[in-house]
Amino acid sequence: MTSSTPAPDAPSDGEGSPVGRRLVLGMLGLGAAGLVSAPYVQRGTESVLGAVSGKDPTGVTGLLPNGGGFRYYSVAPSVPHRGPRDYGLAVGGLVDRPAHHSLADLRAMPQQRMVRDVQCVTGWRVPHTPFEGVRLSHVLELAGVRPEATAVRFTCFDGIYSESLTLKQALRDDVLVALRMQDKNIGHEHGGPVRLYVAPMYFYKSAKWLSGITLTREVQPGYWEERGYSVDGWVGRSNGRDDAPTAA
Ligand SMILES: Nc1nc2c(c(=O)[nH]1)N[C@H]1C(S)=C(S)[C@@H](COP(=O)(O)O)O[C@H]1N2
Ligand SMILES: [Mo]
Repeated sequence: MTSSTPAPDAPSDGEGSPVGRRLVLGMLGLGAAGLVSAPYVQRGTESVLGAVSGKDPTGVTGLLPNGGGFRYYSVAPSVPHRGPRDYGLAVGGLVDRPAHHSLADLRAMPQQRMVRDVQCVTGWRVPHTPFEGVRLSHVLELAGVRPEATAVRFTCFDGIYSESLTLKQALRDDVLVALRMQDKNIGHEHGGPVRLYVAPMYFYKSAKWLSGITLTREVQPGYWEERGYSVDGWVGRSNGRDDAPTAA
């Protein structure tokens, strides 16, 4: 945790699980090429997924037609479709004002657009991808985060996936409750109607089919984090961050 710490803004909230921490530090030592093929990562995730075909360990189930380089990922075999009539985002846990936002509610909130590179931890990358939605910090402000909360847990209506951020990470300007991707409403395959978008981190942080935001006392590792990935999923220089580390 000295010279190979992932990012200048990471150490102060570096409460990733011990396993995740070790894994990322190990991958940093391998450099960018090592990250793509790190056997440690592949073994860990493949043994979990078992039946996944191909080289990709994080649950790739196919290339999206017209996806512009995106791969379709879902750890759930099937995911219900939700739209304007039945979509809801519950905000709860350590907040003063628990809320349930409909799609219309979210669309009526201030929208933020940003264009960054999407980077999966397994190596594929889609440059200059516009995302648009409500800043997570805005949603959290509406809810009134209690002082004892230090982390945010995200859950999904696929019933399986989850993600986590420290509160400090969650309050960054470049973390969105995203409604649009590639200048279109987010389609079902990409986690629509609403997904999380954590621009400065690997794409596993960007939970698809977002349905719950819960403020917690401590970080609760998400789906991939329980399987060896870091809570602190900062992307390196490849995402165009000028404050990024050189190795990852
Ligand atoms: N609910 C859910 N969100 C998820 C995943 C998943 O399996 N389920 N996979 C993650 C991973 S590893 C990646 S790379 C991206 C892929 O997003 P895409 O399917 O839109 O390309 O979603 C992330 N969010
Ligand atoms: Mo991924």
